[in-house]
Amino acid sequence: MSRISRRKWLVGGVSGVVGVAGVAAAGDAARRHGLMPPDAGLRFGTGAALTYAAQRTLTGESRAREFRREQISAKPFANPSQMKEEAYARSREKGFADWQLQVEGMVARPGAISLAELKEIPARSQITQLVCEEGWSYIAEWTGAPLAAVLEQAGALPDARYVVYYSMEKDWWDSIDMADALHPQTILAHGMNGGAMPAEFGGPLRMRVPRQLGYKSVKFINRLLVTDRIEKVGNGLGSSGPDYGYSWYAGI
Ligand SMILES: Nc1nc2c(c(=O)[nH]1)N[C@H]1C(S)=C(S)[C@@H](COP(=O)(O)O)O[C@H]1N2
Ligand SMILES: [Mo]
Repeated sequence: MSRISRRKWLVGGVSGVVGVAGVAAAGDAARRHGLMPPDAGLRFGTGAALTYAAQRTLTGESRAREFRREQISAKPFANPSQMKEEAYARSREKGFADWQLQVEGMVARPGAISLAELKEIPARSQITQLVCEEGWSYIAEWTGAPLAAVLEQAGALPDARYVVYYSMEKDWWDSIDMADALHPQTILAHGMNGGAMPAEFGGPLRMRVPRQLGYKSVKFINRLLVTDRIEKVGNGLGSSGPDYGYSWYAGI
């Protein structure tokens, strides 16, 4: 589905299901409980707000489904990205030995973590499904450092509310709330299907957020920003997605 048609579909779907008064009341309740997604002010935001508030309230710590080894897709589907940054090509030539993850914002110990250091963090391996909003999916095993462990190492402050993550690829950034950031299945993946993370799949480092749609699993991650004020970051909407009709919250 194209970005435009998806947006029309979202707006149409929401207004078809929920009455205007009901939406307003639910919106007030969500706001009181701090469950408003950053893009709630947009046209399609009301539906996303209801989904986000309902999921956070009802499913809490639930896990994304994990699969058996024999269910791993024979051919994982790489959604080709337009990764044209020169810095990326240079790092790739060095086998990504110089790749760094900058960690900044509301952390006691800001700074850069090398890929080698990330690999020293006890890794989690999980067989999960990547689900693209365009309708395809595949199952693979991802291995990486739990984001919670990286945040703990950096000393994330207790008032932090969001983790923003940036790709080396232009215009790709996104964020998740602390419920997803600290969730055990949210990992900074450096391995896939038993090997290093291939470049097509976002190597050397990609976010994997299996409780949300594929577009939240941003590739080529080189920077984290921990914050309590998402409206001050970038376009203020929590991700680059809303500019193209993608909602910030994409829970599945
Ligand atoms: N940097 C970057 N990350 C990205 C994308 C991209 O184009 N660039 N595409 C997203 C989308 S829309 C999906 S569905 C998944 C696709 O992941 P895959 O290549 O492993 O199938 O990556 C996400 N992460
Ligand atoms: Mo996607």
